[in-house]
Amino acid sequence: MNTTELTLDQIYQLAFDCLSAAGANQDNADAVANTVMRAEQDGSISHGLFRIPGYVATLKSGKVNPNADPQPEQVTPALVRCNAQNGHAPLALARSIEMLAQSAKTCGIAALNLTHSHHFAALWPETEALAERGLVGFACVSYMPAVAPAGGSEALFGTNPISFAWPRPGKVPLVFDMATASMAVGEVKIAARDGHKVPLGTGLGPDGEPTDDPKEILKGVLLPFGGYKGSAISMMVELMAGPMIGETLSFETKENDNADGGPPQGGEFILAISPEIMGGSDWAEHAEKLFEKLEAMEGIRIPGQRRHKLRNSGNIRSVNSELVQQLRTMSGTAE
Ligand code: NDP
Ligand code: PYC
Repeated sequence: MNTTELTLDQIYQLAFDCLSAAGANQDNADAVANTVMRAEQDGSISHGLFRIPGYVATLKSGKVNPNADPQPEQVTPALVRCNAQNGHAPLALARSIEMLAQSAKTCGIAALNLTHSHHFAALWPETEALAERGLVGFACVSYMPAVAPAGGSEALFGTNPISFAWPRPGKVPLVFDMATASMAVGEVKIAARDGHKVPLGTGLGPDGEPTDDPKEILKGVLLPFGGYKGSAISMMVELMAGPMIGETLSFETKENDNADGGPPQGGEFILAISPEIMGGSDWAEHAEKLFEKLEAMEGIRIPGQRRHKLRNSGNIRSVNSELVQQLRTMSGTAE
C-alpha cells in the first residue's frame, strides 16, 4: 500500500475542505474535521479520513443537514437531551458534553440522549472527554444491521460499539472502545482494501459459512464478539440507543435510510458518573490498585494505551495515497 505523509493540520484541512465543498457550514465542517483528525492522530484509521467519502455522500444526497445548529437542553437535573437537528454527531456532542458533565457533578449520575444524529465515528472522544473532567463515562450507539445474533446467519444488529472511560487523576484515563461485533465493519473494509485476511470467527460469507476473507464477509454477515455474550450486549445497545431514548433500532434505521453509503439517522446514549459522589474520596487511589496489578502482569496492556501512545508520536501520519488523492479531488484541491 502506498502512503502519503500528512501533518495533523493537513489532515484536518483536507477533511474540512471536503465537507465545506459538499455544503457543510463552518461549525459542522469544523466539528467533523476535528473528530477525523483526532482519529488519525490516535491511529483509529477506520474512523478517520476513510470516513470522509461517507460524510460527503450524506451532504450531497441531502440526508444530513449541513447547517445543523444543535442546542442541548436540560430535561431534568440528571438528564440532558440534544436533538442534533439531523446533522452529523460531532457538533451536537461538542456542545453537549459540558452540560452532561455539570449535571453528573451535581446529581452524581446523569445521562445524555443524543437524537436525530448521524454518527460515523469512534466513541472514545465522548467518553474520554468525560474522564478528562473527572467522571466515569459510558457511551453506546447502534447503526444498521450488519451482525447476526448468536446462532443466526442473518444481520439484525448494528456493529453497536460501547465505550467506557475511567478517570485517573494525573494520568491518561483508562478508555476502551469496541464494536460488539467481532470486528467493526470499518476494520473489515480496511482489511479488504489492504489485502489482509481476518481471523476466522469474524463473520460468515454469503453462503453462511465461516471465512477469513473480508470481501466475502462484506457480502455476508459479521458475528458478535464472544458468541451469545457479545450478542446480548449488542442487543442491549439496540435497546439503550434506540427505544430507551426515543430513537430507532438498527433495522428501523435502515428502513428509513436512503442508502447513500453515509451514516444514517439514529441515536446515542451517554452516561456520566461522579466517582467522588458515588464512591467517596479515595476512589482514585483505590482504583489504582487494580491498574498496578494489571501493569505488573506479563503480556498485559491497558486498553487505550496503543492509541494514547500514537497520539504523542509526533505530527505526521501516513495515509493511504489513493484515499488522499480521492479526497483532494473531492475537496477541489487536487493539483
Ligand atoms: P478494536 O478491537 O481494535 O479495539 C477495541 C478496544 O480494545 C480498544 O479500546 C483497544 O484499545 C482495546 N484493545 C485492543 N487490543 C488490546 C489488547 N491486546 N489488550 C488490551 N486492550 C486491547 O476495536 P473495534 O474494531 O471493536 O472498533 C474500532 C472502532 O470502531 C471503535 O472506535 C468503535 O467506536 C468504532 N465503531 C463505531 C461505530 C459507529 O456506529 N459509530 C460502529 C462500530 C465501531 P486501543 O485503542 O489502545 O488499541
Ligand atoms: O465500523 O462498524 C463500523 C461502523 C459503523 C458505523 C461507523 N462505523
